[in-house]
Amino acid sequence: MIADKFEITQYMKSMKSAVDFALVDMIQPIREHVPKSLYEAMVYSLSAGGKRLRPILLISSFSIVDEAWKKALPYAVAVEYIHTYSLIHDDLPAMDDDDFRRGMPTSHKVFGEAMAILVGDALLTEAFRVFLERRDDGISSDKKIQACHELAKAAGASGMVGGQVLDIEFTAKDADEEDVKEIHRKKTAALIRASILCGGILSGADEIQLAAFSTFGSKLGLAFQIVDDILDVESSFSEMGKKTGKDAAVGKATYPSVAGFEKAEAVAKRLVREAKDSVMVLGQKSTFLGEIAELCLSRRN
Ligand code: GRG
Repeated sequence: MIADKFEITQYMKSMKSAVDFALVDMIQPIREHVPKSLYEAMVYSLSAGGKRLRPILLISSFSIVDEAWKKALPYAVAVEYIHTYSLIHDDLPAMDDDDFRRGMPTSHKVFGEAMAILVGDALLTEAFRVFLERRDDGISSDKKIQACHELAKAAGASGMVGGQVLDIEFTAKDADEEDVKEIHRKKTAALIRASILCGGILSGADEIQLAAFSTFGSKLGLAFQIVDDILDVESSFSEMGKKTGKDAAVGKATYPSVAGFEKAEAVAKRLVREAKDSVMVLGQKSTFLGEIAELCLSRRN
């Protein structure tokens, strides 16, 4: 799949299609046991689009060590289930209270608040069902447990959920640059880092490769959220598919709000450069990881 003459846009497109299909395909086996209303609401959010960055990163790091990238798909799906749950819960009235996501009405707007909470709960739990399902893919149980442990840490109280708590708490009090970095590392970077790391672990990467994936993921994850902060000010509803300008309106602690725009842009650029440097140790095959990092920097949504 990852050919010598590599075309990054084409690669992202084809990986996104593979992930889009697998996301729904992997809840099919439980369909007959799930209430119809819940199933429909799960499919609604899973089919709503999105860049599929985290699953593509997982597949990409996996492919560096093992070219049989399709083996990585179920694990990539699990990561996107967790990401989708986080977006559904993030949009709830008790959280960011958003009406639109990816250009479509949010889950609670379509199915009601109780169902949106339950869809999120279901996706978070299904992620671990899919991740740990027995399958004959030649990946050892040890590697699966190790990767799953990284994913759980990144999604849980010391990762994404903890970051969301800090994010809420710092909306009501002053934050400095270090506070914002800590929020961003937990809320966003942890899951991005875990996605890349899981791909590496599952593929059988060695210690040097895993260290490179970990650094790349942490730096890219932080840069990704800084860019997100910038886009909330600079981008529009039609580009983002959701309401923009909300961070400033509610007094959220963001990188531009504590450090200014110029510095925010410079820091994001520096982080992407450092992320790219950190995977050079992986050789030629890592070039496309660098290209994905560049896409994250220049993205408009
Ligand atoms: C437990 C009630 C409860 C809520 C938790 C964990 C959580 C809600 C929210 C996490 C915060 C969060 C949504 C972080 C993600 C930040 C972010 C940049 C999201 C957008 O990711 P993209 O740009 O989105 O990859 P697409 O739409 O492309 O998938």
